[in-house]
Amino acid sequence: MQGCKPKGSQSVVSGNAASKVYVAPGKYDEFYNFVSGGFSGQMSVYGLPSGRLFRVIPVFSVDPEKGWGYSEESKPMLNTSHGFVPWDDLHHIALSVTNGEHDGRWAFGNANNTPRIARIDLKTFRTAEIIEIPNSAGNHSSPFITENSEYVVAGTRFSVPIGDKQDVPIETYKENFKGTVSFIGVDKTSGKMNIAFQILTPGVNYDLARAGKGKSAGWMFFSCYNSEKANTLLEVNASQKDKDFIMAVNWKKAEEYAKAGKGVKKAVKYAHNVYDESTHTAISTMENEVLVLDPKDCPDMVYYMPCPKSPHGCDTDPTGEYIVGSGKLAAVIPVFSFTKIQEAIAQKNFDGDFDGIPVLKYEAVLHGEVQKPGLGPLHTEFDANGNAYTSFFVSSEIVKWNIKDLKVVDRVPTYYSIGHLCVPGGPTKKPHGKYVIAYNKITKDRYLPTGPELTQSAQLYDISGEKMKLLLDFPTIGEPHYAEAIPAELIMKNSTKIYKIEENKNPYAALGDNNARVERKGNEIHVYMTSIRSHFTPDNIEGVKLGDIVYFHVTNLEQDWDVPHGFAVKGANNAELLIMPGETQTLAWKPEKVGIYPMYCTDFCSALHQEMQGYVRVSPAGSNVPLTFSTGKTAPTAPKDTTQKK
Ligand code: RUQ
Ligand code: CUA
Repeated sequence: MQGCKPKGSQSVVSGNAASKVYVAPGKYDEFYNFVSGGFSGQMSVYGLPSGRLFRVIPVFSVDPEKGWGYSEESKPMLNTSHGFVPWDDLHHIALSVTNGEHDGRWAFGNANNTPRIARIDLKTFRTAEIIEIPNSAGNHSSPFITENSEYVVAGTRFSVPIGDKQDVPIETYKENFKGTVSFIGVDKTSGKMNIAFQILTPGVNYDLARAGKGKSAGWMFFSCYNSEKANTLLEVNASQKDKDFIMAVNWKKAEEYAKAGKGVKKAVKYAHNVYDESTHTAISTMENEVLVLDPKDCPDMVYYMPCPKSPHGCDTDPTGEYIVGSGKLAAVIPVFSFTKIQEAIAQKNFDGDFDGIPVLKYEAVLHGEVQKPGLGPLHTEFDANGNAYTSFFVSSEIVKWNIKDLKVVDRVPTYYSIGHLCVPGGPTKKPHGKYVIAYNKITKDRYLPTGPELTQSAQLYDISGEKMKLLLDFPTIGEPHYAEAIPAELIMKNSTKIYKIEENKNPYAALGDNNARVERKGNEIHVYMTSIRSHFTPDNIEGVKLGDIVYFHVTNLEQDWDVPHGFAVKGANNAELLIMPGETQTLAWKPEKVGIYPMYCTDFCSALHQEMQGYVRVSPAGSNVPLTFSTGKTAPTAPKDTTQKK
């Protein structure tokens, strides 16, 4: 599928657009926009309406700017059952909700490639936890959050062999490959995740999902494609049927089955990584069991609804009554009614079954179809006034339509080939509205050329009136997929400013200059170093020998907001450290040559930042240079000053 290019892209901006996105210097934006970074593996944070970039949050990928995945403390966050995996593909964001409304506590993101879900703490804008998902491959349909953040839910894109029998011919797909959807519990207070249960499903591809809300709160809806169960040339073979499915899961019922012991515990292996705020250290634990529910043993838990054709997005409206399926190859947008779904289930109004799972009659569950909406519908968001906004990849547009009467109200071009879109609060029970943001796949001629790859881009539209109005283009990092926007006031008041030094429980912390020291343990040298404007203690170290590994444990003693110190040493083949006030972070360094190695602070912290430096002397293996360290106070030879004498 290729996008067509709308004409007249310059002329569509109306006169007062600039004033609507202008946030004067020193003023704040109204919304935070959390944007997935796609193949960058990160999440980025923009202000709306300005489109200004505030932060890139490292999640699944190492980030040398912040030492993420390079410091000894953060490395365990990227541990998996496959070992250290320093990259992933982050597609979707889910902000935590209470009673279906944003509560500003956490953001969740998926790793598409090596299935994982991360939880980002919105007090610190840091990844606090990463849980790997077993029995999954291509964690695309993830993470989608239930009405009170009871679960973040994850469906597998690729079906794969589940269980012990892994070494099977690919052409035995139909008999040996299965899907799963996982319900990951979220602790109400701490946010800590655990895999509550998985549901074993037919071997198709699960693409996206949404939780029900309001009347449909106990349900979860997943779009599925490849109901043909093709395993090769999916472009053709997975587009044979006229309709694929939306899978409706009664998760309240699944919860009951899990409690009643209907599940089977399966042996698996997955990593669960938690960042401890008091030790400033991540711990990775390998788990080895997961509870699996089989719909065969759990009646009335899973249903399929036919959905035209190769559905991608699957979205529930603010009331929870309507479920919108967006078939990439469909000529209409089907809208399903939750009430009708319940009636059809009660009356067993089925159209046979799919692998033993009842298929509800299309006409019986359909609220109606949006006719001639556009080409290549992907995703739908909602405002608070009963309107839906659907992105169209092929026809490069956003189409606004009315949920009740299914009439198209307005359409605007996007530049170009929109994927996801976002209305602030769009997936919640109370959308904040105001804007819709398009996340485009192609920018072509929109920006100054930068070689073969152009910047990725978002576009901001005003939706406060009847007609949508383009206001702004702004570049984004990675490839943005889903994004959410939330009022700034829900987050900024809780923002962490420093880590309290007296609460620092890192075993390698040096809580004060006079605790700074250097110790040898075999071939390990542990440098307990402090940093405060504008010096390191110690700043000179001698007695390191080839073959040693030096651990620089740097504690930032500052207790002021926005005063990180950095740390880097010449020749280190990892990255810098960036240490927040009150925090301790560790850089491991194995010098490979004899010599003098400068080290310095990388973050311009003070007028004397350039003075914030030191040296490490590395001697040959077997040398008898004693291990010494010094600071200004203990400097062995202070030069005599003769010029000042009177
Ligand atoms: S996807 S562009 Cu990976 Cu969410 Cu639809
Ligand atoms: Cu500390 Cu620059």
